[in-house]
Amino acid sequence: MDTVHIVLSPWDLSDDYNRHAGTTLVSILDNCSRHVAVHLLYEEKFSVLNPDNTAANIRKYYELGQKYGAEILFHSVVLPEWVNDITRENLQQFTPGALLRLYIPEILPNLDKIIYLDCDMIAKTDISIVWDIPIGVHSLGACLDTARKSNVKYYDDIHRPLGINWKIYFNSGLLVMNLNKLRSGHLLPSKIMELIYYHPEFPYADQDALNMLFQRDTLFFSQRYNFPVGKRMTDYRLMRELGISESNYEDCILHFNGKVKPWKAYSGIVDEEYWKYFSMTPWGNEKKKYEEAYNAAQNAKRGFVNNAIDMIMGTRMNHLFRASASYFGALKRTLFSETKNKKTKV
Ligand SMILES: [Mn+2]
Repeated sequence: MDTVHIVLSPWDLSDDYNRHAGTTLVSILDNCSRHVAVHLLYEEKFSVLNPDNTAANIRKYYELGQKYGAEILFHSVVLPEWVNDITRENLQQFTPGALLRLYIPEILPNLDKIIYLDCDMIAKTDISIVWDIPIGVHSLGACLDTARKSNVKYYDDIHRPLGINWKIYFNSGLLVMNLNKLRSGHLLPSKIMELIYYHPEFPYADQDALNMLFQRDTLFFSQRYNFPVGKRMTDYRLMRELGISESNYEDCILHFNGKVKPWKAYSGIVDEEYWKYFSMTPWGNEKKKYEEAYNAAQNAKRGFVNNAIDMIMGTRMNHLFRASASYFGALKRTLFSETKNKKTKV
């Protein structure tokens, strides 16, 4: 039977963030009906600095693989030094670790196709359903980004001049990659890295660059496979459209794509999905260590008023808020000509 190839990018194998990769992973493995090969991307420099923690995390990944009969494979990637430039706000916000995925066609030369997932996602569905969707001649498979509706001003200011169409702007949290096509196109990683380098103003870094190059070469899946959840992210209108309910996310792949992650603060009952799968990981076994994080998140439960506003207004409120935020951002850029001296090589 066909093996499903999954790629995650924990980036630094020595740190505590691996527990989130583990959580995403266990949600995938626990719900998948097919044999899975898991490819974990990392940068060696961190492992060398902290070999003990690295070894402990690697043991936990193998433990997970053994439990589910999945293959666990590690692939090291070296990112260029400039990605660590702290003046590049867009890279700091999303962690350079996400950039490792741009190297996938290169580091997995023997594969035709992979599914990449962010480490803030929870698969509530059998991922082999997504694997089985034929992407045909497309380079990528992805889902529309809900936030695009609220970022129109952003896009007018930065994206439109670069040819990015916000109506088909995709979220890169879940990507199916047609590796043969991507290899023959020679755009990954070099062209994308070049775009990010010359466009520090890209609000979503490589996601913007990927949209710039691949929007019209992407197969769009149902948004249930990259469904935004978490504080101010849940799109209630889309939820109704797709027949999803807060008590039933069974056929979805959830994406905690806001700034508030379930392990940072409690934002609604959907957070329980994260904690449920977290407790099934080898990291979750170390209850004592993470109990504090869980309790902190629980204690940060928002007040009644906030919850009510979110429930009643849903994303309409959120979109209004975000649209005005991006409008003021654009205004600020115009007034202070922040982008005046930037290099414009594309
Ligand atoms: Mn994400």
